[in-house]
Amino acid sequence: MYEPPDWAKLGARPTFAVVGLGGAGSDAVRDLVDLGISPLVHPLAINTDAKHLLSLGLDERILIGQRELKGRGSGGDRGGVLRAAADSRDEILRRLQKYEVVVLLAGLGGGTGSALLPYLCRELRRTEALPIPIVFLPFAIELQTNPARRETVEYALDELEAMGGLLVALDNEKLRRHEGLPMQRVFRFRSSYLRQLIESLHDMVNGASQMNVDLATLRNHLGDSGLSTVLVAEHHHSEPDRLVQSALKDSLLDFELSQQTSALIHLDGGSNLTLRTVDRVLRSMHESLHAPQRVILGTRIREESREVVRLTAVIGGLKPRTVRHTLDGFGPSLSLPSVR
Ligand SMILES: Nc1nc2c(ncn2[C@@H]2O[C@H](COP(=O)(O)OP(=O)(O)OP(=O)(O)O)[C@@H](O)[C@H]2O)c(=O)[nH]1
Ligand SMILES: [Mg+2]
Repeated sequence: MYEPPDWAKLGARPTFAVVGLGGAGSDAVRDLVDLGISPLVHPLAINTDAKHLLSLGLDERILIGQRELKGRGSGGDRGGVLRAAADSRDEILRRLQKYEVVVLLAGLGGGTGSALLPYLCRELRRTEALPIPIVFLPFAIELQTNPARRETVEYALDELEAMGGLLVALDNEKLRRHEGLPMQRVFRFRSSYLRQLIESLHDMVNGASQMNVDLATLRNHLGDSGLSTVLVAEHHHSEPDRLVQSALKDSLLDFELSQQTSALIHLDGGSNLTLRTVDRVLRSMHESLHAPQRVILGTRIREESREVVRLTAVIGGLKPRTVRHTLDGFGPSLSLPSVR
């Protein structure tokens, strides 16, 4: 029997949540709100530390593990956090699964964020919501001098990599390139980069366009690509090669490619975006990624973009144990991203 479509529902925009887990993750969400992240991205925080949750000034927050951890943080006790998460599982999922995409942020190395992030990713993958984990990696010195912290970071990365799908790792060690600058300014760079990354993903799957990439495209791409990550950059439309270089080199992300890469490349620019620019970006990405086996292209015109082209690339086929530069003692190799 023919059922008339519910157009309002079908045309509804995907909804995004950005969820801070533990201290560093929640601080990052508060910074995103302070920076004026799009109101289409709903902020919330989950922690075992009541004081920290109260200090954030966010409207929505969830305290877990009250009985066992007394609202005072986990002190690195992963088992305690996992028991707390299991106790609050239904309530957390009730609040999160109404969003189509759930971005989860955590600094790795402490008890709460490192345990909650893989746990919630796994639980959300059983629902309709698409989880996108974003982690901050501690400075190398914190890992070299603290084996327990290092073990915790390894645990969380192993769990996340084993799940496949998207994983974004922002490496604090890369910030050391700018260690002479005031700390506040350097961390603000990181927050601005994060904002750009989340808003780019949001806009990529939300806007109707000439060559559209939507949430279903992203899901299919991720399903076929093993472990994937996201790169973003903005640059003047007259220099497409610089745009690609900036996405690859100026990021705070660390990864290595396997032989089997794929790329979902989305460009948005002003009404003067030419086919030549799009073509140059594609060719340059193709070369830089050593001829990926599959490329999907999306483009969109935003009047407010004017002279600037924004590139969002979801790169699939990352090597396993790829996010290990800091852990393996590599120094900072990349520079800070350009920020709006
Ligand atoms: N506070 C903070 N930590 C960061 C940041 N970037 C990376 N980290 C690392 O994040 C890790 C986790 O720290 P927290 O977020 O304070 O820990 P937590 O998840 O609250 O866990 P517990 O307090 O042990 O329950 C540490 O190893 C930090 O080095 C940052 O900007 N702020
Ligand atoms: Mg904490």
